[in-house]
Amino acid sequence: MQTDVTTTAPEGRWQRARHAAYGVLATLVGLAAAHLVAALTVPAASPVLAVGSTVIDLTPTPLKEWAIRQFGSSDKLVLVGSVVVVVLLLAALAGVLTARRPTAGLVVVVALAGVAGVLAVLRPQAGPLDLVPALVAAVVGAASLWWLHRVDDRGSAGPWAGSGGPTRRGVVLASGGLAAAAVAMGGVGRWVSSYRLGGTDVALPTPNDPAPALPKGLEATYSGISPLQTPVADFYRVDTRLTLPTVDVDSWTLTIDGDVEQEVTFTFDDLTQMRTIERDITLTCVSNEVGGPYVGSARWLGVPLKDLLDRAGIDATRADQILSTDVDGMTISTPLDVALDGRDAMIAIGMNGTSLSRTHGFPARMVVPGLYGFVSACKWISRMTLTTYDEQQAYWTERKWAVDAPIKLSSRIDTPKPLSDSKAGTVVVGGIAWAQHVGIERVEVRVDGEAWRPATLGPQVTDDYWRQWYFEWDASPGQHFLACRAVNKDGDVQSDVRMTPFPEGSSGLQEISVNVT
Ligand SMILES: Nc1nc2c(c(=O)[nH]1)N[C@H]1C(S)=C(S)[C@@H](COP(=O)(O)O)O[C@H]1N2
Ligand SMILES: [Mo]
Repeated sequence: MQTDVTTTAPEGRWQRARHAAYGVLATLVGLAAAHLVAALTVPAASPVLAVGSTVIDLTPTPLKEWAIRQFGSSDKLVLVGSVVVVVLLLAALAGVLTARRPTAGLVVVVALAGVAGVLAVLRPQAGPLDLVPALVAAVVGAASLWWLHRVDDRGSAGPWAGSGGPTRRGVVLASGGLAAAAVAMGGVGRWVSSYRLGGTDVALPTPNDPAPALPKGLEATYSGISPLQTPVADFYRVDTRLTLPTVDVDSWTLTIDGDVEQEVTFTFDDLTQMRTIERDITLTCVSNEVGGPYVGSARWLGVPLKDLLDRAGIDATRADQILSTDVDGMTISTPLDVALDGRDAMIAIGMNGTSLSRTHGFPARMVVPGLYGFVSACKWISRMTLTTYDEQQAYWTERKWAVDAPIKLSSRIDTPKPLSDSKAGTVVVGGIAWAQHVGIERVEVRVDGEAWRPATLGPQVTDDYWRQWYFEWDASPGQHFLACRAVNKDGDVQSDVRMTPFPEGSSGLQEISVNVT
């Protein structure tokens, strides 16, 4: 029988593919082992999370903006997914290299783990223990790669030559065993993490200053309009995190330090024993595009920020900034004068009648009506440092976002949906409008570029809360354009000048196209 190139070439390719697969498999085993060790020690030190978080922090603002626009709340998944793809490509390369020059391939695997280790210890509030998961990844990954090649190469003349002949069965068993080990370690790691999370159902105090009962919202009559109060499960979530922090409410504390008369520290119990207020407040993210989803309204229970700051004494302070730090070292700045101008700024411990959910900042967060979340709403807060913008900069300030960022007057069409079909006749156009800390005076609707006509407003809750609205439109068949705009109680009209979210929030009018049949 004759062998020619057409039969040997695929054989070579098959061998390379096999070696590449060993690299990928060995890397996944190393990562799973490291993830398990991290779950047992410092979850954030897991190589996947350490590298992922660093990528998120280092992603240039325009790219992050683009990712949020393209992928919405999955932006982080996409950014981190891209990193995973790159890592696995390098892992495949390591696998191929190892077949020819064992040390070269192993060096790539150890280098990958080394990068993860360095990034893990560079995280804010990291300790030497944070290096351990990466070490585990290096040792387990390299050992797995070495073993796979040994099994594959047994008896051949390659650098991995050992005793006995090459056995396909051996390779399948070794690979299968390692894959099963990776899945098992990953699964146990997840289970350990969720077990360590514990519960969030802590007892909340009855508010000393409760909010009146909410009126009935327009959503009861006109379907498609956002409910007057956003259920916690539907409330938008924006933060830089890949995993949720594990906070034990009994050992959690909130410290006020910096330019104060005396540093004070509060336990969760201390907060529940102070005077509490309950307020209906609409939160908005600066990354919200015109017509976007990052706005939500809830009933917040908390301790007035001023009462807390008064305990520390800030009368003669030089500070112009509250620099909030969360339990993992993330920082958020808030202009001190705005926080203390009499608005209902608070450290919130409750949302819609329950304790904060883990996603929304359990056990405590800041809420300041009228400021975008990135300069006010620090979740998982653990420290407030009175300082100046000259002295210390917060996460987004370092990334050139605005320092004092009041929420812009805006409105949104919830129904009908863009590009949807409606039946000719009366079509209810409806949505929400917000002008936190000023209040909505009027909402207007424009059909096909004609004159602005007033919409009917839903019930007033507070000036810090959004206002629902609707407009009964006599729709004729064809394609139509619908736009809305809000007017606040100062008489300001929502700007029609298009601005991107960076650096101080989007502006412009939402205009949608709908089809009437
Ligand atoms: N610790 C921490 N707090 C944070 C953030 C964050 O990334 N980390 N993101 C802020 C931003 S940009 C916004 S808009 C609000 C969103 O709060 P929510 O996720 O509860 O809606 O939280 C703010 N608080
Ligand atoms: Mo935000």
